Amino acid sequence: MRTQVAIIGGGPAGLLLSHLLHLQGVDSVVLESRDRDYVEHRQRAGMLEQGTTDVLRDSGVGDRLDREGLVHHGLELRFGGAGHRIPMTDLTGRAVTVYAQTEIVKDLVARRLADGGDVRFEAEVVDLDASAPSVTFRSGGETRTLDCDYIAGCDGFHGVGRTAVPGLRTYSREYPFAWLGILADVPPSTDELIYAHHDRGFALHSLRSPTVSRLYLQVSPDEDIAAWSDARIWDELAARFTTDDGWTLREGPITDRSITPMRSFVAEPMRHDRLFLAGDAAHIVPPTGAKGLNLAVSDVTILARALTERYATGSETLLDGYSDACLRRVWRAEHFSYWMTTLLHVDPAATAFERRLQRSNLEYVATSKAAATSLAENYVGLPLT
Ligand code: RFL
Ligand code: PHB
Repeated sequence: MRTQVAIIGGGPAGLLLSHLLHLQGVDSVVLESRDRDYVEHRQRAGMLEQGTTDVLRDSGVGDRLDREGLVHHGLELRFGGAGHRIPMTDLTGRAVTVYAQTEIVKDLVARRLADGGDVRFEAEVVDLDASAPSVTFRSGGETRTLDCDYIAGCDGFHGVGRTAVPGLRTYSREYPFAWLGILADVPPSTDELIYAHHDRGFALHSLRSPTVSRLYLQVSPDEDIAAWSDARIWDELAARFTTDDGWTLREGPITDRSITPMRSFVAEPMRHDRLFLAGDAAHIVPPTGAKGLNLAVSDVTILARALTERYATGSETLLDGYSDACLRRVWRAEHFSYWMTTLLHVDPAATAFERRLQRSNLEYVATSKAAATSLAENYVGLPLT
């Protein structure tokens, strides 16, 4: 078997890369260890930067996004019993869109298959060679080798791609909390996202559609999900979102629940020989800044351009600059995600002094146009140049 670019992982990074390469006449094979149904229903991200929606739309996979995506021009910071709106579009001229990662993955899988793309599910990569490029994978009880010119490691945080980079430098931080996320069949109680800071912990009200809400609660990293009945989840959410003016949270049947640990992680460089890492394979952010999926999209957009240039002209200049170009965006998103996380969560080990500093910072962001603009500029994302 042979292709130009072997792509490990059929998450948003791998699927979008394969699609962008196809548009430029470059062949690829996507090898995904899980089955299609699993990949299309894994509940994750929901907030897309304008740069991300532009890439999807410009590459012809934005029709359903344009019909069903919910464009947001602001967000609410809620603390001390009151809401404070950050008018993102007024401050930056840009907007964000709520459209679930599950739907992006469905749109990309459908498009790759309609275009005759080679996307293999239940095909787990077990080995790779970054110098004489090839990947070895198991599928249907057989072990096969795929030869290629380049390998894209789009296989997420727990994948094999990163393990093939010798001398990798890694940077990481664990947080003393996790997120319990739910999906509920109930119309959202808000039009814009609410990021709430409360003495009981952080809570986030997001949404998926006019009839489906997505909510998150800060919990401890070793929390047992079995200890969270529906009633306990709704009571805790209501307590953390409470306001002095009697705002109420609508409740409904919970259809999905999971606990996600929070970490920051960066691996450098994002390239070794003919292997290029992209998305969660190379970096993780805590979800508070909504950056993970957006970084995966910007990485593969940069990689697709570099591979296109290589095949069109023979030049490796953009490929040589790939890691540095990505890491500049990555570190900005790392800082912002860390900052949003520490601004809004309750650290059980924080001193009284640190708690007062945190409250002062929240008040500053809520009342200073300069501070709010800084938050908004990072939240809507840097333009993809
Ligand atoms: P993925 O999605 O993890 O896909 C990697 C794929 O590789 C497969 N794989 C393998 N395939 C073949 N052989 C192997 N050996 C393999 N090993 C692994 C896996 O099965 C998988 O299908 O990585 P990718 O494509 O880089 O995409 C990254 C995003 O999924 C991630 O950054 C976001 O979901 C993060 N995230 C958010 N990002 C945002 O931009 N906005 C958000 O609002 C947002 N909210 C979130 C989030 C992540 C969350 N969780 C659960 C981590 C909210 C949550 C709760
Ligand atoms: C989501 O809708 O899942 C979501 C939105 C914003 C975040 C994280 C997750 O910061």
